[in-house]
Amino acid sequence: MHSKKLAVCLLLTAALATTVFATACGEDAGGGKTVSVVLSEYKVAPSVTSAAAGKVTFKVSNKGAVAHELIVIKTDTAADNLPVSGLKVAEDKAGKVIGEIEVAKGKSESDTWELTAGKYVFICNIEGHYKEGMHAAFTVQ
Ligand SMILES: [Cu+2]
Repeated sequence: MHSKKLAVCLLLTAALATTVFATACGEDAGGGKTVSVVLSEYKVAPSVTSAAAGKVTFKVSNKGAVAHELIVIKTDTAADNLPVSGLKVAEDKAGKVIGEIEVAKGKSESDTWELTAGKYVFICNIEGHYKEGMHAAFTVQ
């Protein structure tokens, strides 16, 4: 009888330990950071201006009345001084494009990209939007 009680106890302890361990692992596996970005006419508003290098998840909400997009470009050029061609930023000349998320009005989209240390610029490159002010600087340490 005594040994049976002990066995049940050990089993419960093991189950509890597994739960705690799994929870801790889950948090570690999440690892990266989340950056929320709000798009509107005509702003790109990130929740933070920097993040640690590694996987960064972008949660982008379009609170405007028209479609917008978030384009992440790695560049040393100032956010308001990117090369322009016509009504758009010349993305290929602006720097290295890391990723792009298109967001319909009133919607939210997300994506995760691996970012290395350096300077970045977030823009919306729908015709005319960059010139209207849809850009923000971002740093990865
Ligand atoms: Cu836009």
